[in-house]
Amino acid sequence: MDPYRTNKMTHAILEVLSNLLQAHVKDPRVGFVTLGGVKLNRDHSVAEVYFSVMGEGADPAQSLEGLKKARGFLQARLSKTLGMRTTPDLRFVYDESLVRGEVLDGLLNELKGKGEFLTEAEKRRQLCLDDLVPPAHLLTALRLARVVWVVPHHNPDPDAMGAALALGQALTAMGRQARVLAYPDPAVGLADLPGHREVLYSDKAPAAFTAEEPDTIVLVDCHRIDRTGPLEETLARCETRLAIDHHLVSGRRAPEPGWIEARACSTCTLIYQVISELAKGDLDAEDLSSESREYLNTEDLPLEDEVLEDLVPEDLDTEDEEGAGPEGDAPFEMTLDMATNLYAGLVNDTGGFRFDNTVPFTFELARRLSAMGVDTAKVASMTLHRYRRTGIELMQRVLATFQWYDQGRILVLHASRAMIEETGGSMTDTEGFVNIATAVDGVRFVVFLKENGDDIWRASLRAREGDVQQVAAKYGGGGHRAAAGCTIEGALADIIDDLVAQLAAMPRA
Ligand SMILES: [Mn+2]
Repeated sequence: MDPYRTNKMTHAILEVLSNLLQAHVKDPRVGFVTLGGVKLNRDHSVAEVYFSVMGEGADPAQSLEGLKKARGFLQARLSKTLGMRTTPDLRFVYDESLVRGEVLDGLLNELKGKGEFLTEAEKRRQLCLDDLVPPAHLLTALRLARVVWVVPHHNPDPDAMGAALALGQALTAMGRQARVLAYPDPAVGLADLPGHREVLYSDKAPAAFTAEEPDTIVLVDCHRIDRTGPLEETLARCETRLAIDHHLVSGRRAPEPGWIEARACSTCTLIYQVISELAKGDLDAEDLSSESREYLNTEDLPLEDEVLEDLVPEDLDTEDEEGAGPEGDAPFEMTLDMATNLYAGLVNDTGGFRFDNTVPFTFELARRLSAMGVDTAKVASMTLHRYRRTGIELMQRVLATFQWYDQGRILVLHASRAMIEETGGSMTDTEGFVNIATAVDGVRFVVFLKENGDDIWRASLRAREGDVQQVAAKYGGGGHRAAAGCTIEGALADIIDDLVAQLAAMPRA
């Protein structure tokens, strides 16, 4: 089957099943289930549905029983929703590692014949930049795209914006009609990134969507459209959506298909690998088939039809409605602008190479980008530790809210809408405040609450040791072990009590 069609179908099945589980399956055993991916066999008769279980009391065996019981219902609803004559036979497969990216880890270790006794940190230190390989289906989907929107998450940081701009520039270099989306009132520094002048702001997106009709959406630094705030509704109108992200998958809603690799220190690291692959250009269809055949002949392998079919996608040389042109994509060079945007993401997401996600391959990427001519000092001063005057005035007020709990191990701070009004600043000015709190001696957890609306607070959680992603996930949020976020409704004092109680109860290493 055509990889583009398989990709679309995989995505559709994952989305429908996730929604069905959430809305219609009341079995408590299924309550812990998160669907991580779907794999179709060649003729689409069987779909392996990978799931993991999260939360206290989660039991994979119990959850599998629950899923098996719901299978008939799910199968019927799936066929109805997708309007398919026959639906693939659903098989549920427990695979915690799918969510955590450990499948690849395991394979790599096997290939290297070592690593079984290494800790996570040691494994990450051994990883090379080029061990991070973009999945073929992602590259194919990007090549098949004609009108593409590249979209960072709401309230983008330099990693999200740098990733979006660099990928947009690469797709433009490939001759695609690419647009980079952004949100009004960008954080200080972002607007100076190369190419930011041409972004499409979210308030103009609905009209632009109608005019341009993007055929593909690529989310960067997030993996679900509900992280795009005001853009969610518009983006939902495009059914081919991809995600390139380094955040852990959490929550019940399925991620968009694409590349989610939590071992990467920044999304820009992943985008660098994607652009490097795209920049090689694409062999044309004729060449691919003749090369595969030649290879098979010289190697004296059995020329079974099945083997050939595997190597040569069936509709490669048939008519070509929306696929790559017959001549394929020409190679292109990664430009200094792309490299500068990628470096901005890399230097920011590692906190200027200070956070514990800084490993050898981080420096390898920094070395390559720097060798391309990126002005590293300029990018750092442009995007790291840069404040507007209103930002400093806001900081004075936020610093005054510091409250210590659990004998100084938990530090809570907040920024209210009143403070924003008094200073004439904006919430984007609070970017980086949480890092000040995290730097306080003896602090294990930081909770930074930002008022989003009446009794609605956005919580940024930080951990020097421990896993705040678990806590964020309980509120439907996500992130990494050391940094996560979620939105919570309620009175400020109640939210603080709740979060402090959960953090204080976390076992210590
Ligand atoms: Mn990031």
